[in-house]
Amino acid sequence: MEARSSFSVSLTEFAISPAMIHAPAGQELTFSISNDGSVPHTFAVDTGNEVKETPEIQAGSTASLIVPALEAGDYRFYCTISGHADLGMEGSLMVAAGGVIAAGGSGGSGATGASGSMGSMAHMSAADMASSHKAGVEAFPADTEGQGNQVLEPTLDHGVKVFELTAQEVRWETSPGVFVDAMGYNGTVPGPEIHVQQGDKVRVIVRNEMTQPTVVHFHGVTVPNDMDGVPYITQDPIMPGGFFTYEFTVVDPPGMYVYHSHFNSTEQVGKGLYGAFYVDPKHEDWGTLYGEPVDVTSTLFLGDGPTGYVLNGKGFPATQPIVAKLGDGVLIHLANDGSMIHPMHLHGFHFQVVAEDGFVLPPNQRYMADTLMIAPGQRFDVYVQADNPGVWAFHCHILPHVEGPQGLYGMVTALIVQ
Ligand SMILES: [Cu+2]
Repeated sequence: MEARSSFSVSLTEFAISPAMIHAPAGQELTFSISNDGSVPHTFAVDTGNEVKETPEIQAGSTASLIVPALEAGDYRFYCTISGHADLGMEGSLMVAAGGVIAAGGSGGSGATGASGSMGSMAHMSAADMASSHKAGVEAFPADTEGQGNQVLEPTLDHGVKVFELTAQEVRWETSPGVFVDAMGYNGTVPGPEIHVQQGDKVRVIVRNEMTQPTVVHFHGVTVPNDMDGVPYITQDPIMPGGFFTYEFTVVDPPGMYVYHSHFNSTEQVGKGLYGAFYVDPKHEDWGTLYGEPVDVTSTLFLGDGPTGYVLNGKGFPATQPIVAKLGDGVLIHLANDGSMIHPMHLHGFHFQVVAEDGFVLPPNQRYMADTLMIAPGQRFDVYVQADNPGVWAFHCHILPHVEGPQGLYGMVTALIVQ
């Protein structure tokens, strides 16, 4: 009678279940893997001599992996997608010689014991779970290399505001020590903020320093058709080493818009080629525009995919909190440039939804909420009266995007009211 040599494994963000697998030595092992998460993953076993791994498994798909007979010992399994193992997608394969009861020697059937406990148990002890969770919270907000959303200063050319963006492949630190293969404008995720005003003549020079073509689409912005940035529909792609000049006059009213890649966008936008395009209020500030006093403004880009679950290109604890003083009016510009819906939930407050897709909602169409579903491509401005002191979590409410046995990760930040 043999101990189990085939195993079912489930992949999610960012965990592999079970996290510990007991297997018999000296037998080929078969793993049936299902990706129950929402982004691609792999499953790999490091045998010491080689790494046996599946191809990339798409969300909702399955794969199997056969690992040749191993000697007794402890081995590691993990997801090979950059950053995922560090986020928790790894576990232990414990191979024990005692896992096999010699078929010939015992002379009998009904052998007991050896195989009964084989199989799978997910594990962290209660103390490990608590201390891992605590360490994450204590590290918040953690320093990482690079911050997106830096204001990009234009140069002026005969009254035209000229902005320069360079699309680059970058190594991007999403949370402490976790570097992913990303793509950024001017080296950051999200790219820099472009600020213009209605009536401005704008030129955006986009250079491509990547190894694949790209284009830029100004999302929600009214532009002439040949400036719309869709490959072969309105322009040829910008090849590696090339550039393209987008030029238009800003006709849209004040609001939050977005620029992003429209070439191989599953990868390029997924890896970070997006940024804010603000049409700033002209003769007033955001507060006058919304009829509410604004003391603190914040931009929050939601991202998912190859960068993991991120807010402004960072996962908790490297996300940055929104900090306000008691009584401040806080305006948060939210944009989803991921590929999934994220319901953003704020603890401690109800916020007022004051704009959608760059359009200021008239007072009778504004509404109160504490959880706002934001689909890919949508933008919302929400207004919070910071009248409740404390550290208030602000996070996506799809739980696998934010919290696992190891604690908080991904799309979690906080509104801190001092
Ligand atoms: Cu989410």
